[in-house]
Amino acid sequence: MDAPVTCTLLLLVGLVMLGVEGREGAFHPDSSKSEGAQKRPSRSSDSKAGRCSYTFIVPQQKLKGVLCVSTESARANSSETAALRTLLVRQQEQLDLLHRRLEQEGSLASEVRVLRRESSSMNARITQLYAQLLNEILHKQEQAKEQRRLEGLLLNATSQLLQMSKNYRDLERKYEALASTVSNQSQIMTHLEEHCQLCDIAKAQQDAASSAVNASASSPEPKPMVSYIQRDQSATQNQEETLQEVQEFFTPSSDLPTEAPFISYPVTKTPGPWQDCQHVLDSGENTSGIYLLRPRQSNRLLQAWCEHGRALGGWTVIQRRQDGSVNFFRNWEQYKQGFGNLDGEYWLGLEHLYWLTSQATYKLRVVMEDWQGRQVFAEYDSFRVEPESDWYRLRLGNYQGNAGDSLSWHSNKAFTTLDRDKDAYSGNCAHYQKGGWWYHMCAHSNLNGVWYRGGHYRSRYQDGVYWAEFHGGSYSLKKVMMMIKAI
Ligand SMILES: [Ca+2]
Repeated sequence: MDAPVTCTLLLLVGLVMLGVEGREGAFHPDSSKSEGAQKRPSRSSDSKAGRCSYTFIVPQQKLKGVLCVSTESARANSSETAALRTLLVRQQEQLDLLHRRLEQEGSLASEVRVLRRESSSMNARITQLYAQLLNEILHKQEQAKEQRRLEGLLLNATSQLLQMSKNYRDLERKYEALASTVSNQSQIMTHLEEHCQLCDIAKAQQDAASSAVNASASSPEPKPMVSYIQRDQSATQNQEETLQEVQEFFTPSSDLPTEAPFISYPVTKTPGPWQDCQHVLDSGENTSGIYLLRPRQSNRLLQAWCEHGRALGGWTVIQRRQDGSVNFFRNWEQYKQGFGNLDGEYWLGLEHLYWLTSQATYKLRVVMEDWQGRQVFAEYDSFRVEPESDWYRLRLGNYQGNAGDSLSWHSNKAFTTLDRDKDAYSGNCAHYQKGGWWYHMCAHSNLNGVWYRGGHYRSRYQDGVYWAEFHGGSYSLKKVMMMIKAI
């Protein structure tokens, strides 16, 4: 055969190799190339050897007529090809399946890795949460412990508060008891003070009566030097008796105690009556003593001590202190009418002063003596007392003397007693200074105070017989006399 036929045969062999994929094993080209294309190798010999048989279709060169092919052998090759194709498809399917499984397994592996990562992160998170939970539990335990401690403190504070409240209530009860006691004591003290005052008044009344008896017997005896305090103590011995006397003393229907002794006094000199002691002196009576007077334009008869032994005489004594025998802590009515003993301590009376000083121009002379016997005086060139409607207001002239001026401060001031407060002080000066006076707020002088023995005295108040310019306010003078004379 020629060269083109050989090339075609090689091509066919290549095609078969590709389609069968060597499944049939290696083929062995028949060495009998010399045989014609229409000839086939004997199959009988191949089948006997168990080998695959091959059919070579070699187109004839310059074949132009009908091609005749053996149908039996072609049918057999197509069936094998179909089988091979089926096998190939199945294997392809298996391969695809394997690919899919492989892909699935890969995705599963990635999912597993993701899950593992998530799991590890979840574990870390759980560990963190667990740690937080433990921390919270510990914190809660500490809080509970602190809360229990605070509850304990609160209970202690509550118990202490209850105890303090109980103590406070006890203190309140004690305070109320003390306040009640103090109130009762104050009431008792007030009652005792009033009682003492009444006793003094009764004692003074008794003194006045005894003085009247002594005067009628014309045998005046010097009274014992008894201090105000001492008389208070002695007066408490006959309290019921003196109280009864005091009640009678204060009843309006009873006779005025200051009027009766004055009127019952026998006139020691000529009968009179005179307008004042200057009138007595002018009438030739130059002996000091008790005289009956009747101011002009007045129907009032009064008795007074006329002092003719001092400063040229003619002086009408309106006040005298010398031994503390008379209580000067008196009410308005008594200061108005006068009280005391004409030959001892007495107060002439504001109403008498008004009538006397209304009939002429009078001057005032105050004579004082201390406990060393030193005598001084203060004189005012005019002295007048307004009527009761003006509270016996004091009108005073110019001062002269050697005692010092302790009365001008009281000029133009109303008179104040323990029961009629006309002073400028918020309280009653007569209460504090134990006597009626022309108080301002309160006084530079008070000759109607308590007669203390010995000069300097100790008292809660400035209540002695004092003249501030002469020994000061805490010195109670031994002898004092106020007297007036017409100019
Ligand atoms: Ca007052």
